[in-house]
Amino acid sequence: MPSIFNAEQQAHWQREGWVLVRGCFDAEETAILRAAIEQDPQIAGSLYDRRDAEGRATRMATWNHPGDSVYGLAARSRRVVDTMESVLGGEVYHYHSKLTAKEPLEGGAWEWHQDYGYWYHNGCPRPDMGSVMVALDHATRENGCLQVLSGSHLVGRVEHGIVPGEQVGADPQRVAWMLERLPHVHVEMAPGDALFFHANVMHRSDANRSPNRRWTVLFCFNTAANDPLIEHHHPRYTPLAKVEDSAVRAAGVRFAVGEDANFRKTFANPKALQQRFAAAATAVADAQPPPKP
Ligand SMILES: O=C(O)CCC(=O)C(=O)O
Repeated sequence: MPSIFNAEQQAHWQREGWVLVRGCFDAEETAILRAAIEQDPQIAGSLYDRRDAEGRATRMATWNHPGDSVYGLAARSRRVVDTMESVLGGEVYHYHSKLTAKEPLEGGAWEWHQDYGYWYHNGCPRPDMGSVMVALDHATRENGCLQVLSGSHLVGRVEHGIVPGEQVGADPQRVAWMLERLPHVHVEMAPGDALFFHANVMHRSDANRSPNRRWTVLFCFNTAANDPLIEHHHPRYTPLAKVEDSAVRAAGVRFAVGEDANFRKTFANPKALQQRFAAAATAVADAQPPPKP
């Protein structure tokens, strides 16, 4: 099956680094996905909190392999995978998926970052990676929808460092410069909408200060040709078995089975990243200056 993007959407991806597909999952499929993610005991058992600078938490679950749960089938569905392969230029594999759940009046903010700001430190040589965020609830300005700097994928990777809270964020000076030049878009989504975005798109989200829940699930992909050079907490190249789009409805509310999904409680762990940043800085400081010509 070809990409679900039309010519205009493909051009938008090239130029802006992201595409919002309205109704990518229809109402019945979205209800199935929402019920499975709300009720799956493995998700409930692996939830953890990720805090922002004010101590507000986003509840998260992260899993490395899609498996046969219905949300794994959604990640493996042709509409998602064929489209990712088309825009990333070759075979992709499932790098991980995550639930980001912002509870009413509680859910925390995410600082400006590029996903490749983290994934670079996982040994992925190129930014040929991307994610699909599927809204399980309405995502609005009030409850903390995703915000993107449109076209920022063309800027390249920006340095990231530890920011207050339990997060890693992009160099604030670079972000300030990018805010002067690039459109700042609040991507409001209805349930079932899917936002496809490149790993170098600068993005953030506000805290949920509304009485409305904002849950989203993100499926993240790496290209097979970009197999990470180091072992880390997400998988190296693992072939992905695509399924037909009809698999989601056919499965119904199906949970993860056994250890297949490999749920994790460590995600872009700032402490580990901090050590890597420190090691990199030491290596630069210790490097001998090049001989004078
Ligand atoms: O869920 C959100 O609002 C942000 C998630 C995000 O930026 C990420 O997972 O990289």
